[in-house]
Amino acid sequence: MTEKPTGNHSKTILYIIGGLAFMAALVFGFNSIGLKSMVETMKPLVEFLTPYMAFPERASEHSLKMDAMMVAVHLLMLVLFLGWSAYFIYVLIRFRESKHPKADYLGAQNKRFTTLAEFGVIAAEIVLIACFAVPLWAEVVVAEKFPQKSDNPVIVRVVAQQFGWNTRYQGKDDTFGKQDVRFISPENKFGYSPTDNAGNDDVVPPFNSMTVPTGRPVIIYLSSTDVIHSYKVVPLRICQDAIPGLVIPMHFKANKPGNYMITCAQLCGDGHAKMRGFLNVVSPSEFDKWLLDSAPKPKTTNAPPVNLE
Ligand SMILES: [Cu+2]
Repeated sequence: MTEKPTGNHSKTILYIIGGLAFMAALVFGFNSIGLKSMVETMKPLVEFLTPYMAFPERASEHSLKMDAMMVAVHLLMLVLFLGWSAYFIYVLIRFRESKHPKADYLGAQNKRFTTLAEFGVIAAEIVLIACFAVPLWAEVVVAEKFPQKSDNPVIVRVVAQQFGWNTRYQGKDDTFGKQDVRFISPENKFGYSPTDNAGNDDVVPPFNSMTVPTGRPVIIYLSSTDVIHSYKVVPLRICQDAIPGLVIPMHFKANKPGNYMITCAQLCGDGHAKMRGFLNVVSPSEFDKWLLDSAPKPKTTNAPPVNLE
């Protein structure tokens, strides 16, 4: 009767448990530091690498976090590239034909180094996903992280069409007019009810233009009238698909005034390349003035007075 090699099994199980505990401790450690302070620590490095990595300018609060993650991912890739390249060159020299004319069919027996290296890479990748990517993603999409009413957000409705962007702001009453799909027409892309007075003071900027203030959160409710488009402003590091039949919210806080291009990031038809708008980021006081100046003027009639006699 042969004995079962139980010793090896329990050793493997111990390694797995040890590995998992190590990863959990690593993730817990990094998460307790927090995304914000990790990004703050990396800030000088990100700024130093910005020209070398050709990062576009940063114009929103979360853009530094995204660039910090890009730097972290690229640093890991650099370490992997240098490490594996060095190992490759070492193997080429160490096992060259002149010293080893006959191939060894068993190959390397000691795999401790490569196994350790593999687990190191896995640990680094888990930290990147669990401590950078997921918390950053959560900040953007989780409902609790959306700006609340007390944060005084600017609310904008954006409807994409082939090929451009329609935008609409709440007027003085802080309420949009009622919408219904039955009212959608080439002149009424948002489908606003002509009989609902709440929409009378809504601000409708010219086609393909949008204005937001710095320092105040902006919530965009994004939709499309025809095909799938994607609202993308590179300096703000925002990109969201606009899907017909769905209204998708997104939020950001701009922190640098400027005129930034809104591009469509989904191939949406033959005019896709020309589908661009402009997002004007201005100071809060300039924004208030712009909103006031853009408000619809009370309707005046040019009809001649009716003679009632
Ligand atoms: Cu498009």
